[in-house]
Parts: sequence; structure tokens; C-alpha cells
Amino acid sequence: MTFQIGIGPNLRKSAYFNATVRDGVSSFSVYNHMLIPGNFGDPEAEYDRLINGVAMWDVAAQRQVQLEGPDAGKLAQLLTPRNLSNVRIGQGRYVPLCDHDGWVINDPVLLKLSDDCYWLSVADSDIHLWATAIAHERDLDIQVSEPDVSPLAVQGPKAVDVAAKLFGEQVRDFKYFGFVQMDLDGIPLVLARSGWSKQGGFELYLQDSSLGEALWDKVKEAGAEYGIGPGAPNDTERLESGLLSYGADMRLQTHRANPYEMGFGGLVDLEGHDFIGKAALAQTAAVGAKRQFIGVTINGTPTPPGHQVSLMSGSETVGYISEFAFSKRVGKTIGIGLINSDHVGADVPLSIFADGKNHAAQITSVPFI
Ligand code: THG
Repeated sequence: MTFQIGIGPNLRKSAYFNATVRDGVSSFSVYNHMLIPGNFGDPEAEYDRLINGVAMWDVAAQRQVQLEGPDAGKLAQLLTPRNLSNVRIGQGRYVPLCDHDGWVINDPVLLKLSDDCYWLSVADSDIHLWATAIAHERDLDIQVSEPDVSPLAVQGPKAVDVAAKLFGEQVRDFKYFGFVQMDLDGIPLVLARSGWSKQGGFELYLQDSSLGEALWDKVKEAGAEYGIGPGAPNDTERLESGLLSYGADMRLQTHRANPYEMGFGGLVDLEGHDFIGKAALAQTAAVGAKRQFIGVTINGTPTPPGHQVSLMSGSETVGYISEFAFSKRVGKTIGIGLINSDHVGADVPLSIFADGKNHAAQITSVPFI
């Protein structure tokens, strides 16, 4: 099977598109209606750089939904079950969002830029529309927009050295999810200690997309002595680390799940503020989650199909594995997913079907490393 996907006006190009093409990107995916690099032709080297060195990723498709105006804080709090009362300016938070029925519809990073300006750095669903609608229906005094902001991730144990070289030694003291406004030789950006890996690192939220190639090249040049190279959010590392991905692990339209099932029920505050989905989640909390988030090890090295697969107990479907990959650090194929709660303790053999045959699966805890 050989075909091409046309890049038409419905597929947005990132601020780093030209730089990634020039530097040898070999596959793209689509995220928030924007092209996002998948790999640069050498997945093993890209993984090794992330684990042992430093990698740079075009994650401009993590778009910002900006809430600006006197009611910005009110809307941010209404959108998430997580209590935001102690978030200070210059801090970020992981803030799952739910719909009125309590299903997760996104899991952004929230950045509080000022008392009346917040960014939601969103995963792959249309939160701009959602936030605009909620703001109008609740008569809030607020503007919802998508500003010209393009995150570039620098991840890996040596990311801090690259950031220190670019921005100064003070970046070593940044707290996780802390951020500051910076100017890098005339390039405006927000520098945050964050990123979708557990190897440490920073995200550079470029605020002028015309300077994408200039920023890419500055990071590449500063990172050269540390062996920096291009890459993309890494599926194997995120499975090892237990980082979730809205779209892969749950998606409202195709495999919906609530925060209790996904393992972040601890972020839901049912005692305090009003938020969308509160009544539904109170109900769910009262009866208990019907499914549970799990890790699995899988026998053999089946080919990841690029979508979730059923988790089987004999011929019965008892859950799904949203993604799996061979981890050389674990020495096994590992995956994450959801299983019906009544099967968690049951001592029955589980399996997934891939590459035309069954592969035994064993439940484990997450993270794997
Ligand atoms: N960075 C930025 N925007 C993003 C992502 C990112 N938007 C899309 C996507 N990633 C959102 N999803 C996540 C998922 C997990 C985390 C961040 C964003 C994360 N989780 C930590 C963990 O699970 O250990 C911390 C969770 C917590 O504080 O409770 O970092 O990566 N800009």
C-alpha cells in the first residue's frame, strides 16, 4: 500500500515546518488540525537521545487556547475539575477537562500568565470552540482566542544544559511547570520547565511564528555540543513513564473515559468549586469506577497497529490497550489501557490480538520505569 496524504488548506503547517523538512522529517501526523512530526527516520537514535542526551521536538500543534479578560480565572476554573485556587502567576498545572457527563474531553497544561490571562496548552480536541461556547452561555466577560504561540520541546537529561547555555544558569532553578517570559536575541517566547517526557526538559513557547526557523536553528546550534537531534513526542518513553495522551488513551467520540477510570481521580475536587461535569463525576465517585487504568506486559514483539486493541479474556472483551511498544529498558513489550474493574483481580489469562495471532498479556503497575 503506497499513497500520499495531500497537504491542503485544512492541514495547518507549524512554525517549524520548514526547519523540520530541511532537517529530514520522515513522517507527520495530524494534531489539532496541524502537521506534527512523527519521526526523523531513526527511531532508535531518537529514543537514545531522549534517554541519554537531548532531543528537540516541534510540538506547535499543542495549540494555546487563550482566556483573556476579567473572568478568565472564573472560566478556567469552570472548565476543570481540578482546584486552581492556589495557582500563582508563572505556574503551570496539568488540568483535565470534562464535558457535562464527566467524560474527559482534553487534558491540557494550564499556564497562568496574569490574573486575567490564562493559556490552555491543549491536546487534540477543539477546546477553543468549547471554551467560547461556555463563556457565552455563562455570560462571562472574556475573550477566547488562539494566539500565535508555537511550543518547541527540548527534552532529555542534557536539556537543562542547552537551556542554561541559551538563557542563563538561572534556568537550573526553575520549578517543574514554572515559566517566565523571555527574549532570545529578539525572539519573544515563554520558557517553561515542562514537556511530555519524564527525562526532564523545557518547552519554548515561541510567540512569533515567522521566527520558527530562527529559533529552531538557535536551539540546534546551542545543543550541538550535547548531541542534540530532532525527534518527536516519544511513544515508548511515554508508555514507560505512564504519561497519558488524549486521543490515544481516551477520546470522547470513540473510546470515552472519565478521570477516575484514567487514574487521575485524585485531581477531581468535588468539595469546592463549581465546574462542568461535577454532578456526573459526583455520581461516578459514589458508585465507583467501572474500569481501571492498567499497564500490561505483552509476550513477543507484535507490531503496534496505530490504534487501540481489545484486551481479551478468552473470547470476551474485558478492556482495551490503547498503545503498546517494545521497551528495551524494560526488556519487554509494554502497554497501557483500561480493564473492567471486576477483571482486575481475576486470575484469568489475558491476551491481545495482533499480527494475526494472540499474544498473552499480564497486568502490571504504571509507570514501568
Ligand atoms: N506540554 C504542553 N502542552 C501539552 C502537552 C505537553 N498539550 C498536550 C498534551 N501535552 C497534554 N497532555 C499532558 C499529559 C501529561 C502531562 C502534561 C500534558 C504531564 N503529566 C505529569 C505526570 O503525569 O506525571 C504531571 C501531572 C501532574 O502534575 O499531576 O506532564 O506536554 N505545553
